[in-house]
Amino acid sequence: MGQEKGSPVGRRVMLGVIGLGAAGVAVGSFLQRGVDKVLSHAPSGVTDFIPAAGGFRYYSVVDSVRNVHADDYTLTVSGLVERPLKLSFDDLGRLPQTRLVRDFQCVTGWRVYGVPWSGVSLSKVLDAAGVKPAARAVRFTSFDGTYTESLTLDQARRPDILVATRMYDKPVTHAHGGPVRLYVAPMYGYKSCKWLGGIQLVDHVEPGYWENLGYDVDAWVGHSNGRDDERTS
Ligand SMILES: Nc1nc2c(c(=O)[nH]1)N[C@H]1C(S)=C(S)[C@@H](COP(=O)(O)O)O[C@H]1N2
Ligand SMILES: [Mo]
Repeated sequence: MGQEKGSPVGRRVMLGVIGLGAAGVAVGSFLQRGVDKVLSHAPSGVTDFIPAAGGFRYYSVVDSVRNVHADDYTLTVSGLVERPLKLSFDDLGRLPQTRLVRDFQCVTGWRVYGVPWSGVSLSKVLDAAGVKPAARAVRFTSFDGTYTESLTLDQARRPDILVATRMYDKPVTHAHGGPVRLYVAPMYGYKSCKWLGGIQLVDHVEPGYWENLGYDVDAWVGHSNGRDDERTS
């Protein structure tokens, strides 16, 4: 797993790799398919990797993200919908609320057990906008300006996917993607887009940020990214 000679590894990447300890991988090998690719989220040197209390690690693929207060927050729902929406934080609070207690698992191997999440089920947000028949998939954008994710429309209608406004029964902190993030309970953490800014109904699944770097689009925990044996045993 040695670093490839001459590969451009900046200080931030090296800090990330040091932080990853045994799971650290060389940048040069990251894009190879296989086990290495699931050991790190640090292909380009822009992922912050900060071990945090409670077992979560904070991830961001950009250097800094605008801190948005709940009062200034807008979620845009657009694309193949009958009623394009701009929802404030309070608008989300007026939709029916759902609370789920589920494990949070990153594809790199860390897992946090029994995390309470609450917010509006994504399917309720889709119903509020009215999905047009031509829509087949949902695309999510982050107000970090870079991160994207997608789900098929069928996946998006599952009851265990939330537009989450609370985590551990408190407002979602900025570091964890507040004021509003996506929470996709049945899939690896990378589906759970932080700093959620937009939801677009589209006619096909467009691979998201990590998926363009080799991770599975259908990121079912225990059934994807080639590590089922290690994860389920
Ligand atoms: N906008 C954005 N969302 C993101 C990420 C990111 O880097 N940027 N990282 C993803 C990954 S890989 C994981 S495991 C979780 C981590 O959530 P946390 O930072 O709250 O622990 O967020 C996901 N959502
Ligand atoms: Mo992750």
